[in-house]
Amino acid sequence: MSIEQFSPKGRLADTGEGITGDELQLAARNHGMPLEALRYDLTPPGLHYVLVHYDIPLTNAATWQLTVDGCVEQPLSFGLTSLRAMGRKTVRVTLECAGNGRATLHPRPISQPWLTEAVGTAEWTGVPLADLLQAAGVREDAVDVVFTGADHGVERMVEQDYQRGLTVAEALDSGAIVAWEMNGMPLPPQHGYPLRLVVPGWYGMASVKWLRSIELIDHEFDGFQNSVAYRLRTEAGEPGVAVTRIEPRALLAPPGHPDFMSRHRFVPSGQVTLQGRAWSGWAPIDRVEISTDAGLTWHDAKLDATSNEDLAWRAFSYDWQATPGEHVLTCRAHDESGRTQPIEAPWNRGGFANNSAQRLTVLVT
Ligand SMILES: Nc1nc2c(c(=O)[nH]1)N[C@H]1C(S)=C(S)[C@@H](COP(=O)(O)O)O[C@H]1N2
Ligand SMILES: [Mo]
Repeated sequence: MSIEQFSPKGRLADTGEGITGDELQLAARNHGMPLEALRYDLTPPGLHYVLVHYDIPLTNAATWQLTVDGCVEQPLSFGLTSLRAMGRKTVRVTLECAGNGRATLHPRPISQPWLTEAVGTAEWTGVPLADLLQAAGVREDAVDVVFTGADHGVERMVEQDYQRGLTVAEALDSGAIVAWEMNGMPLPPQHGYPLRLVVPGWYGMASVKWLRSIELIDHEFDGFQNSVAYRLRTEAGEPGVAVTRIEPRALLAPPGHPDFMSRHRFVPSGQVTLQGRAWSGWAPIDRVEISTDAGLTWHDAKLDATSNEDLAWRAFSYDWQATPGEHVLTCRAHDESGRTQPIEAPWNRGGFANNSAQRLTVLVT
């Protein structure tokens, strides 16, 4: 072990440097959603992406305690049974890791090397966070709300519990849920059993798993995951801009069939219905464009009818007359706030929010 590995700064891959052992180790623990699972409205259990910074803690639902304290009128403490008595709501949420797309950046930030598959959509059931905060009574001096998980580790030489903060307004208005069910079943261990926060529209880092504490504080939260890790920076050491909501993205379920090793794809010629999903954490999706000639010409895809309140992904399709030869398929999403996907998103040191348009090369046979 060298202290270099535990540098307080993130590292960028050298020119031409392949995926490192550290990145492989992360990729083998934190799996993505196979893109063919874009065909499901709700991602089936086990196919939803997973991202865990430290270890998955061994937890016990029977003795689990969630505390709500700090700048509140009445500190509260719940077991699972008393928490369930506070109410029950189900929300359909598309979660995406802020690092999705990182491995395609140049230079490549060394971290979890996602391509485009760090996404999934689930129905989360639990009690609205706003109801819990109102039950405790938010005091006037409360500024931020700090969520702490039961997992513990070291990151860039800082030992910590996994913690994230939201402002009081974000905590009350984001539609966040303290959830104990995923798709109608108790949370799987890797998704936060027995309790997690789910913040609709926000990149995944805000949705703290294995949630054990909600603390209201009278100043801006400056914990590692808010003030050091999830920032858009081009230079190490600059304060950067906080990573918050999910930028729009459209992904095609890869058509045809793949080669085992390379995953190059073969598509029989004729009419092919291209299908995919698009989402944004800022506003509902109102348009998806598809190109089958590497972005030379674009066509509007057909959008499925949807009730998009919770910003879950929206299905789209496009009928393509596939002619023999190699084709580069690409697509881009637009949302009601006017945000869209760039062909190439701006680079940043952490490799966050890279929503560059997907490119999928297929050989039509
Ligand atoms: N306690 C805790 N919560 C966490 C994390 C973590 O490592 N520990 N990872 C975060 C990140 S970076 C993401 S992208 C999402 C992933 O949620 P999922 O694994 O359920 O898809 O959980 C978030 N919540
Ligand atoms: Mo993430």
